Amino acid sequence: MSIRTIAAVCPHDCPDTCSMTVTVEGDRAIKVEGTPNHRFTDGFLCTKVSKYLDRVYHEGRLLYPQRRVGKKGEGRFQTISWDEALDEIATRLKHIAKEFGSESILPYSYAGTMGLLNYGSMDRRFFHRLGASLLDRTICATAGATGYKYTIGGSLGFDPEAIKYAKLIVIMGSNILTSNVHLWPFILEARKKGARIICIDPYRNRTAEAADDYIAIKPGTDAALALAIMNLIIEERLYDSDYVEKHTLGFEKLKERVRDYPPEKVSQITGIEQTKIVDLARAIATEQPVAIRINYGLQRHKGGGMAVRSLACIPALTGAWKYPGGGILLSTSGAFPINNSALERPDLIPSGTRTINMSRLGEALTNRSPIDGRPVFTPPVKALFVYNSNPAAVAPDAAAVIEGLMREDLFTIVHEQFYTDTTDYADIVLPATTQLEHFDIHKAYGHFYLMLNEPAIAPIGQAMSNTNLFRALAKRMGFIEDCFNDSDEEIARQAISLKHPAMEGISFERLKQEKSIRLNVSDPYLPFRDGNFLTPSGKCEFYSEQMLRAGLDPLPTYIPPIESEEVSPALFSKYPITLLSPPAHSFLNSTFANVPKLIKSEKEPVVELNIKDATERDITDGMQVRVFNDRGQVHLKAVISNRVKPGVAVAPSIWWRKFSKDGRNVNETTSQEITDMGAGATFYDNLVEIEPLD
Ligand SMILES: Nc1nc2c(c(=O)[nH]1)N[C@H]1C(S)=C(S)[C@@H](COP(=O)(O)OP(=O)(O)OC[C@H]3O[C@@H](n4cnc5c(=O)[nH]c(N)nc54)[C@H](O)[C@@H]3O)O[C@H]1N2
Ligand SMILES: Nc1nc2c(c(=O)[nH]1)N[C@H]1C(S)=C(S)[C@@H](COP(=O)(O)OP(=O)(O)OC[C@H]3O[C@@H](n4cnc5c(=O)[nH]c(N)nc54)[C@H](O)[C@@H]3O)O[C@H]1N2
Ligand code: SF4
Ligand SMILES: [Mo]
Repeated sequence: MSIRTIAAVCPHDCPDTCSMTVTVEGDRAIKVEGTPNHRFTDGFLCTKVSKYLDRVYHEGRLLYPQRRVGKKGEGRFQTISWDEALDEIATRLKHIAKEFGSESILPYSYAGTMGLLNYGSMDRRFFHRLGASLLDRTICATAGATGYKYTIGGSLGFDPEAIKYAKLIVIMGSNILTSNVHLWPFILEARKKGARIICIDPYRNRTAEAADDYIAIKPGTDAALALAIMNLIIEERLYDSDYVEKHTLGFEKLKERVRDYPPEKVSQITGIEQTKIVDLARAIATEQPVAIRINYGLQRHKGGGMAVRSLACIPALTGAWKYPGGGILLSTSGAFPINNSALERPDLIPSGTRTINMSRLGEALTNRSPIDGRPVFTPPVKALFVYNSNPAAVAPDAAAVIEGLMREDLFTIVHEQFYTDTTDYADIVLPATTQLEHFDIHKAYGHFYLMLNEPAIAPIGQAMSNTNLFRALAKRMGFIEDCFNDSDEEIARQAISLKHPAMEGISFERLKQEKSIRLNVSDPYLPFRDGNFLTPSGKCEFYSEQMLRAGLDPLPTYIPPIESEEVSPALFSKYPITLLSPPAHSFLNSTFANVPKLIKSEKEPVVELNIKDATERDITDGMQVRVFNDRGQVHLKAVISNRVKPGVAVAPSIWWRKFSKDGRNVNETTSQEITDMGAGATFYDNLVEIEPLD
C-alpha cells in the first residue's frame, strides 16, 4: 500500500501550534510526529498530541448525526441522516427566530480548534447573517489581553525563540513544561549559557520544580508584586532613564503611585519575604536581558487585567526591550496581520445586536443574574448552538450551566467529535472532523510561523468540518450572499490578504509549497527596541487615558481577589482555601480527558493541599474529600503536598463530569464573576472548604 506524508498543524489551544507530519498508509493515518526541521516544533509533540491517533480513531468517535430520544442529560440518541438533521435545525431556528427574535439564538464556541477557518469563518458569517446574539469569547484570555493592550498596544512581546539570549528568565502564572513545552528547549539553551530561571507561582508546578528559584506567591497578588518591583527600581535609580524618557508616558505619575507599595506592605499582600522582593527587583533591573514570561494563570482572578498591565510596564522601565531576549511575553498573536473582517464578515451583523458573555453562560441559559437573581435577557435564549467547546465541563458555575442545559424549552445543537458532557444535553448532535480530516491555516500565539494544515485522511463516518456544516446550513436557511459559497481555499486566501510588512513575500502559493513560513519580521524580532509601541501615544503607557475613559484607574494598581480575606471576610471565614484548577499535564482543557492512556497518566481527579490544612481537617493522603462552597461541591482524592502553601489547594483539570465518581467536576465551585477588564472568567478567584467524605 502507498505510504505518504502530509503536513499538518496541531489545532489545539496552546501557544506552541506545532507543525505535525502525518504518515498515511492507504487511507489510514499510522503516525503523527513533530516535524523535525521546524525551528519551533523541533521534531517533538507533547504527551497529549503524540497520541492524536488515539483521538482520531477513538472507539467513542461521534460518527453520524443524532437526535435525542432520552431525557436531557441522559445522552440517549438515535441516528438520523444529515438531511434530516439539517432540515430540522433550519426549520427550528427559523421558527424560533420568528417567534422570539433571532437574538434568542446563541452560538457558543471557543478554541476546540484554533485553525483560522474552523475556529471562526463560515460559522461567524452564518450567525451574523442570522442576526443571532453575538458571543463575547472571554473564557480564557481577554483580561490579560486588555490590560496588556492598554499598556503596550497589542498582543506582541519578545520573540519567543530569542529567550535563548536572556540572562534572567522570570516565569509567572505559566506552567511552561505543561502548557508551552516547546519554549523549554530555548530556555535550556539560555541556561546553558548561565541564565537563571525564576518561577513565581502559588503552586510549585513542574516548571517551578525545574527552575533555579521558586517564589511562592499568594494567588491574585501579582500586581502588588509588580508595583513593589517598580517602586524599588525607581527608588534605587536602577531604571533606564533614556528609554523611559523617549519611549514611555506617565513616569512621574507612576513614580508617585508605586510609592504606595513598599516591600513591607507588599510582603504582607503577596506572602513573599521582603528580602526576596528586593533581590528580585534588583535582578530584574540589572541582569539584562531579562525575559518575563507571563501566561494565563495570573489573570484568572478579579484583578487579572491590572496584574498583566502592571507587569507589562516593567520592561519599559528597565529598558529590557532593547536586548534580544529582553521584554515581556503574553502572546505573539498580534504579529499576524489576519484579515478578520474577511473571515467573519461583521458587516452582516444587524445593527444593535446584543452580545452575551460566554463566561456567564449559566446566567444566559437560566436568565438569572448570579448577583441578584433577576432576569437579564429579553428575549431569553431559546436556542444554543455549541461547537469547538465543551461548556458543560469547562464553563464556570456548572450548576447554573447544567440547570440551563436541562431546560425543556431550549433547543440545543452540539457539533462535536465525541459524546462529551455537553452532547448529553443536546437535542441534535452532529459529528465533526478532526484536524487530520479537514483543511485549515493557522497563526500562533507563541511563535511567528504561519502554517498550513492539509487533510491527511477522509472524514471518518459522516463527520463534517465546521466550515462545511455552516455552508450547508446557510443554504438550508436560504442565505444567498456570495460569501456562503466561498471554498476553504478561498477563505484561506482572504484571511491572509492584507498588505502589511509582516506579510511581504508571503502568499498562499508559498504557504502551499513551504507549509510553515516565519512572518517577515526581523530575526530575532525586537518589536519595541526603539519604542514604537502600538498604543495611541506610540509609547509604553504607564499612564493610560484610554483606561481613564473606560472608568478604570489610569495607573497600575493592585486589585485584590474578590474572594479573599481582604474583600469578603465573611465568606473567607466560611471558606478559607483558594482553589486553583490549572490544566492537568495530560489533558488540554477537557480535550483528551477521554483518551484512556492519558486518563491513566492522570489517574483520577485529585486536590493537592498542604499538610497543615489537611491535619486541621483530619484529612489524610489518599482520602476522598468534599470540596465545596455555596455554589456547589465536587468529590476529589486528597493528595497531601508540599507544593502548595496553607490556604491554597490545586485540582488539576479539566475532568469530564461523567468520568468522575460523583458525576461532577471542579467547575461546580467556580463563579461567574468577571475580571476588572476584558470581562474574563475568574476560575482561580475561588474560595472553598474541604472536608473528609464519609
Ligand atoms: N497540557 C496542557 N496544555 C495547555 C492547556 C491544558 O489544558 N493542558 N490549556 C491551554 C490553554 S487554553 C491555556 S489558556 C494555557 C493555560 O496554561 P498557563 O497559561 O500555563 O496557565 P494556567 O495553567 O492556567 O496556570 C499556570 C500556572 O499559573 C498559576 N497561577 C494561578 N494563579 C496565579 C496567580 O495569581 N499568580 C501567579 N503568578 N500564578 C498563578 C497556577 O498555579 C499554574 O501553575 O495552556 C494551554 N496549554
Ligand atoms: N476550572 C477551570 N475551568 C477552565 C479552565 C481552568 O483553568 N480551570 N480553563 C479555561 C480555559 S483557559 C479555556 S480556553 C476553556 C476551554 O474550553 P473549551 O474551548 O471548551 O476547550 P475544550 O475543553 O478543549 O473543548 C473543546 C471541544 O471542541 C471539540 N472540537 C475540537 N475540534 C473541533 C472541530 O473542528 N469542530 C467541532 N465542532 N468541535 C471540535 C473537542 O472535541 C472538545 O470537546 O476552559 C476554561 N475552563
Ligand atoms: S498541544 Fe501544544 S505542545 Fe502539544 S502538540 Fe499541540 S501545539 Fe504542540
Ligand atoms: Mo485557555
